Amino acid sequence: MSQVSIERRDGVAVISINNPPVNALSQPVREGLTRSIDEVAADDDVKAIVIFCTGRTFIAGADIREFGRPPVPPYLPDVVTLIEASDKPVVAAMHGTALGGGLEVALGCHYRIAAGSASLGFPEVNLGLLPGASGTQRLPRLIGAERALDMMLSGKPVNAGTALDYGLIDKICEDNNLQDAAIEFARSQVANGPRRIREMTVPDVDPDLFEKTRAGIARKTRGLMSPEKIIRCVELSTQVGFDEGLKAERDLFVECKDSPQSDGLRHAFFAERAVSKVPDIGKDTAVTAINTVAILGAGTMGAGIAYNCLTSGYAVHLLDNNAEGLERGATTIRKLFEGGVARGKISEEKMAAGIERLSTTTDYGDIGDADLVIEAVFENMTVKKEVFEKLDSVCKAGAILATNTSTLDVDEIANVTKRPQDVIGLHFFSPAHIMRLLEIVRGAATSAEVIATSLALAKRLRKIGAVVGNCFGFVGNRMLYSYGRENQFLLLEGAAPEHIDQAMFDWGMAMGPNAVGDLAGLDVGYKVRQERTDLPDDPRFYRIADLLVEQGRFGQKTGKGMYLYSDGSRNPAPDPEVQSLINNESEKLGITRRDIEPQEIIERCIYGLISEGARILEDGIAARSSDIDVIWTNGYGFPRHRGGPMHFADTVGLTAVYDKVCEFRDRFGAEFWEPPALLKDLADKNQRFSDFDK
Ligand code: T1G
Repeated sequence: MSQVSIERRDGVAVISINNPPVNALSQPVREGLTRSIDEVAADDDVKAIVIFCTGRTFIAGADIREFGRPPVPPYLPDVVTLIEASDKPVVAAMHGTALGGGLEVALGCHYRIAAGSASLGFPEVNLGLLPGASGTQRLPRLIGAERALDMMLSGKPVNAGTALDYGLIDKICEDNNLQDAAIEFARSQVANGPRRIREMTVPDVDPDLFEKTRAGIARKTRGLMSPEKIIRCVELSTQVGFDEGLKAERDLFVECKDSPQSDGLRHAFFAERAVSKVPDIGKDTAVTAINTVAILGAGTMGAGIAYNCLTSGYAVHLLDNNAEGLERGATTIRKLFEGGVARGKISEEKMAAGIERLSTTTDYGDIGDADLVIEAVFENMTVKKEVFEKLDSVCKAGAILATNTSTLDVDEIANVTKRPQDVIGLHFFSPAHIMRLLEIVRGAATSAEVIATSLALAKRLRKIGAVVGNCFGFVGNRMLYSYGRENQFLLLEGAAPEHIDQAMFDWGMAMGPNAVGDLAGLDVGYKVRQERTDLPDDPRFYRIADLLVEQGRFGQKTGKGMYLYSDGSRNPAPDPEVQSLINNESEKLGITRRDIEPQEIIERCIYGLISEGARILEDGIAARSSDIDVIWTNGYGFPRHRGGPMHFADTVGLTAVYDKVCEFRDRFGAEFWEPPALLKDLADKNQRFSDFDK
């Protein structure tokens, strides 16, 4: 059945698109649109045209899956041009999310009507692209250059009310009356005829707008190529004719589409949709209803998790066995609400309702009715076991018992209860109300229902839930150990902390490993290492980090760590004291210090990640290499435009990665650099990690 059909309604032709789930502009849809426009243009009984979509949304863009393949006609810019050229008024009837190429189709139409709940936007920048079907030339002509830039550079949709204010749409109608309202509106425009945006000029352009915009986005779009190209296109829309601007837009679009950056961002888009599909957890697995969540531990993590739950509509019991700690936790939560109101993220009403749903207690007896318990106490196995024994005795049957441990053995914790099937790891990242990642750690006994319920929880908390297996550090922190190890070794071999951090920052990491250590607190990692009995017997292993902690240098929270933070500032300053400590340790360990190039720093840190990622796949701790990418781009500041460590390895080529790892093995020893069998196997077959995922 064709994905595009025509229905004639008293002189108005309704062209309907039906391509679930989001009516993407796939080749068959473009072909169907072209054929339909040609057909109704030639039909004298048709006086006006409506473009409408069935299902949950108007066109949500071009079909992103097609971008990795050679383009097939009809090309979208030509479809939009054909629509605009119609002599009969064409009305776009939009509901759901009219995005990207979908909004460009609407801009090719002569009039636009939207359901009250619709949202309209150009999210291409999130995919390393720009609106490549005339959006950069038509939008500024219709709503002005400044608003057009804002929509295209933020990638954020606007709601129907704002779209009407902007003049982006002509009318808003009831959600359940869109098609009829659009037909009536189209009929009312027959007398006026077509109104073509290409014939308009961009209104009132501030001559300094483009330079101001470039300066304003420089920090936020560091290392990204498409934002500048978006600005350039809109600038051209104010300087040259429509068709010349269109030509330039197409050239710049193709440059973006064929770039590794867009490839990485498109990979991230699909990886984040695939991660919620857990191979052995069927779509029909029962999900337990969660209304009340008990959170144990009112520290920074506990308070952040509580705030996240409260703003997602859950009732929360916050428990801490220290009354002052509890008070501090409740105050932190209130401050988070006030901050949310101040930034316009939440309303006063939502704050009041949220705080209303919060109860605090020091008594385990008060949390027996919770549907879910999230333990966020001190990262110590003995303490956690005591807590879970208590929970086992007070919580109702069927309650989910979750631990927020970031490294410890979930099975060992579960086995102190009589209900290990109800125990799971829910590893939030700090700050818990901001970081989008939730690492969901399944234990050996965790039931499918508990896993499915945790995935549903993640969605409701507006997080990306990634289900992983149980081992030390799960996926994220297990890989972080290899990354951090190389950082520590490089310090001893001759690279200054600030040089390592600059190399990783310039490569795209949100922060260098030493600045991250100071932010998270060096004492956190130290305590975890103290608990471990399986650390390598190598005197260099986290030597510097251990020494700094033993000197009370925990990082930002103590005003000094690897760096100095004078007067409570968060700006790291190199500390000569630390450098001489490092130099002394190199000498004690008989290490001759040398100049180390940024390329070596990057390769050792990133290939360390990739190798550990390959071992994680071998161990079945992650189901897909793309899951690992989701975890690192959403939890560890890995540059999204590189797609994630495993995707990055695929772009380099696994043979080249394997050869480099072998070189490091020969230079630095097999203990840390023996290539994983999976890496060798895929390299030998000239395959990619993405082939492993298939
Ligand atoms: N192309 C192909 N598949 C798409 C798609 C698209 N544009 N959008 C969604 N999907 C798939 C998605 O992979 C998932 O598949 C299913 O649809 C449901 O999506 C020329 C260059 C619309 C807000 O960037 O932001 O137009 O996992 O789980 O949470 O200028 O999807 O079920 O197999 O995300 O309700 C611009 C991308 C493209 C919008 C719905 N458009 N999509 O969110 O569902 S570039 C976008 C979204 C472009 C032109 C340019 C969201 C959504 P599966 P979902 P959702």
